[in-house]
Formats: sequence, structure tokens, C-alpha cells
Amino acid sequence: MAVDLTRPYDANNVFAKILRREIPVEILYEDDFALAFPDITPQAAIHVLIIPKGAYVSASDFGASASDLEIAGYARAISNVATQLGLQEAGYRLISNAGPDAGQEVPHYHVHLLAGEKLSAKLI
Ligand code: D5M
Repeated sequence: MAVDLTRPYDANNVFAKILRREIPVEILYEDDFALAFPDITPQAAIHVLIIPKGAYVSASDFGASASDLEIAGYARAISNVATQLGLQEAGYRLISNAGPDAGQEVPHYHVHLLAGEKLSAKLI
């Protein structure tokens, strides 16, 4: 079901459980601000989810409520993941779905990193 952006953060969402290590994932990257792991339904040769450690529903919630340190740390983490995956030259795509029209499913802010092949269906 699509995420309702008017609802408060649900601490029982799957990414909150991953952050609490209640659901195992292959951790590809971790620092004080973010965790990255493979998407369970990959849409590209490389499909990684990068999530902030704070409890934010969407990009809007994160941008409005996170501290400057968290925002900077998360942006740095995304860059670090791309570097760690060796994608500086080939490139990658970042997508973040927010709310019903975008089809957001998990109510914890996240960015999808897609890479490893020529990506099609370019929307913007
Ligand atoms: O995308 C939410 C994404 O989260 C979707 O691509 C599947 C992924 N997902 C859901 N559960 C898991 C687990 N347990 N591990 C890894 N990936 C997972 P959205 O932008 O909300 O539509």
C-alpha cells in the first residue's frame, strides 16, 4: 500500500526493523548517518537502497525535520556508496519516491541507487 505522507513515522516499518537488525540484510555501507543494502527486488544490475538512520517518512519529512548535520551526513553517505561501488565514471541514477503518486511503499525515507547497466525509462 502506498505511503500516506500525512501519517506520523511508523517505527514498525521494514527499514526501521533493518536498522534495529531485526531483519537481516547484506550491509554494503554504514556510517553514523546512513545504511546501504541491496534492494530485495532489483530493477537494475546494481540496485542499492540508502537510508538515513533517523526516523523520517519521506524526503519532505527529512528536509523539514532533520538537522543540518544529518542532511549533510546523508548526502555524504550517498556519495560514499557510489564511490565504494566504483561508479564515479560509469555513473548511476538516484530516485526517491515520496507518497502515493510516486508509489512509495516503505514509509522510511530512502534513495534508490541504480547502476551497472544503461538505464532506460528516463522520466526526467
Ligand atoms: O521502494 C521500497 C523498496 O524497498 C522496494 O524496491 C523493495 C525494497 N524492500 C522492501 N523490503 C526490503 C528488504 N527486506 N530488503 C531489501 N529491500 C527491501 P519504494 O521507493 O518505497 O517504492
